[in-house]
Amino acid sequence: MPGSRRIDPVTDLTRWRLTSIDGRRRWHFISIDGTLEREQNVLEKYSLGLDCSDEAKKLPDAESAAEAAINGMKFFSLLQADDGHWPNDYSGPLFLMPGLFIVLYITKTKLPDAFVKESIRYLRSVQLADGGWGLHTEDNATVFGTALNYVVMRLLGVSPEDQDLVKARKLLHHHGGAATIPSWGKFWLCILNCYKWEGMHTLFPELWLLPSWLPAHPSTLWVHCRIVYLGMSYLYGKRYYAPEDSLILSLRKELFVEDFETIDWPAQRENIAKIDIYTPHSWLYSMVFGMLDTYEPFHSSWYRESALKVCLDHIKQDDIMTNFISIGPISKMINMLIRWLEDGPDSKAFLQHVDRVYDYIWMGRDGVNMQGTNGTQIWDVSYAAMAMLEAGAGTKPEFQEALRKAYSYLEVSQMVESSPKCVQYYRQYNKGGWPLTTRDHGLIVSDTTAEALKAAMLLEEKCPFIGSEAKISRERLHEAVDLLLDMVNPNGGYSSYETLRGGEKLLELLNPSEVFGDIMVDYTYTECTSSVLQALRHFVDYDPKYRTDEIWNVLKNGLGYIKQNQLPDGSFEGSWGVCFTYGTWFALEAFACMGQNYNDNTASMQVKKACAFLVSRQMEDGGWGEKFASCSERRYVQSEKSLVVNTSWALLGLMAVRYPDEEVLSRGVKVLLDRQIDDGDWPQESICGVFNKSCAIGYTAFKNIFPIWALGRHAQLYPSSPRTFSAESVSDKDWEKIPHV
Ligand code: LAN
Repeated sequence: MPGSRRIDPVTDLTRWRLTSIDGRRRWHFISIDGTLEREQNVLEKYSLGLDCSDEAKKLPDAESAAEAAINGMKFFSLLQADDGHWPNDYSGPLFLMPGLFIVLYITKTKLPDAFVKESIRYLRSVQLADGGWGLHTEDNATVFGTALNYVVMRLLGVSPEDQDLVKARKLLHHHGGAATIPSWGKFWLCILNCYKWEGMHTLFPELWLLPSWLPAHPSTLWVHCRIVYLGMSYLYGKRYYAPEDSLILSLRKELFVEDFETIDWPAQRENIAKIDIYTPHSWLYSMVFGMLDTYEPFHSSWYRESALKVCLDHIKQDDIMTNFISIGPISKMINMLIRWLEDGPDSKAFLQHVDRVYDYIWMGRDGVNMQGTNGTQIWDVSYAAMAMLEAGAGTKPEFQEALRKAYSYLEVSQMVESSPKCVQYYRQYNKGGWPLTTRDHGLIVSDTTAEALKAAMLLEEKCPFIGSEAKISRERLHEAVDLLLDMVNPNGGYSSYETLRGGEKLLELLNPSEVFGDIMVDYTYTECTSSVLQALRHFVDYDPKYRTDEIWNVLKNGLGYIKQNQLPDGSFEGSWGVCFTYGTWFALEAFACMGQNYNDNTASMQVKKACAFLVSRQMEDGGWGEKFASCSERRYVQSEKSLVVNTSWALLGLMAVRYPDEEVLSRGVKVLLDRQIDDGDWPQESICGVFNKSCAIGYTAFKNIFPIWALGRHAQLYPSSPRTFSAESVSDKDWEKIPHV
């Protein structure tokens, strides 16, 4: 991801190597006395921002969408790892490195020096001009981002006199100092012994002892929320503080405007900087936590101990089920600290945690950062395969190897068995599904399962060169279908990891995070539902004898659910990509797979309205572009410049339903052609992913995958269309490019 400032590398970039085994990516730095066993490959050079023009050569100019797609695929195939996936940077959130480095500091776990230096470089590169850090790389400064990343810099050895830190401290103090940090920040500072637990609302571990039918029982929460708060509650219950040392004592002076010893801690529970708040505490929250905070000083220690035992058991089980990766980066580090505390620094559990830290670390163009997850392997592989197939790669020998490898990655990553303890630990069973990342991670998602299933079927159908010995058995595909049929919600829609279990409206009123929106339950999403519909609709043709009636039922209800999500302007809001272009693309694919095209008699007004929405947002140059603010403000906010990813999504949506105005499409295609780089790559533009409404996250491979896909689809629909421009959209510069007869 582009940082806000360029900082020169602080290590010898030519000594970094990446390995990837069954999707498990790991960066290594070969020290000066170590031997470089092999040359750096193009993927490594590209990821590090080094020159790779020896491998990624200038390609002949593309004169048509088909040619541009081929150039795009030639380039993109160079970035595929041997295990078949496309390793890439998945950064953006700026609240992950603090967890990593606070836990490494407390547990005295050292990262190699090169990683430390490059982490400092990364943090400097994403520091804002005013000295602060935001919640994510495209955010303004917040106390959460600034205080915690300041702490990281200090833990990594940067002096408080460093000019960047002087600036950061000034900004932090201007906003009231670290006392005003939101609750997740209060949590990390407590752990580090730079805040007091009395400064937080209770995390009430006893919740885990309550009967599971109660509305706010942990089992009803979104799995990410559940697991993060599980570990937080445990450490809260233990009132864990890192042992004081001189650095901690110094941080207590640096971070606060007031004297640490005199702070009125209970008064800090509601003291949250205004610039940080996305979801203010509701009346219900204040009422419930008012009561719980009153109970806290009188809690029964026996009851608390029993609750902590249950929590620890769930934490251990999370470690087992995810092979110590945990569900995400926050709980990963919390669990690791807890296993260090409870099992000891030499325990197998703790050492396995240490080993898995690297699964989250990426060395990118701006240095080392902690990733949003241990990758996006399945998501990228499935989309890349489908994009390439639609661009005709299946019939081109030069791309067979890439497709074969992609298929093999899908094969090794499907979950072949469920833990027998899924129910006991409130997990969705996972046999037959695909996780977002690797089989080791283990947590399946409805839409990653659906996209992987669809990609696997298409690869089988279109790539006869994939030998039968390598194939995923029919039985395993049936298991994927079974899982999807089981995951449907009563409203016909699909959630992400599990079915919707809780009362969304009520629980969201209890959102304690302040900085995120919609984190409490696993909502139903247009995107997840559309992916499942597309996969199941394809499956009915692929295998017309398997559970067909049930599938049709799900398809019908699913489309009904999606229809309800259309907004008055015709758009659909996206929850995982930026934003209305993303959501509308998914909705249109769902209509299309159900046979509702623009000009068909069966097409509903809704298809036309969705297309009209997209067309109304086409920019002067023919492209589309949405700012991240669309997600947080929940209204369409156009970017200054059109963007290749948004343009591709809009084109894919329109073409999916066969939008008839060719002119609209060719103007969009022209943007993709013009923006393509000589070697077939596209530029990395603004961030295109989101979660929980407020946090941006970058999908680096999207800038390659989606243009290839849109161009491929266009080339198929309009095979003879050369690089044409309409008179109105042609600038003077363009006229020079058009061959004049
Ligand atoms: C992701 C990334 C992928 C994403 C899609 C598959 C795109 C989506 O369609 C379903 C939800 C899912 C799997 C998803 C859920 C939330 C994640 C895991 C993330 C956005 C990546 C990072 C984020 C996670 C919650 C970050 C940790 C932060 C917390 C607030 C706990």
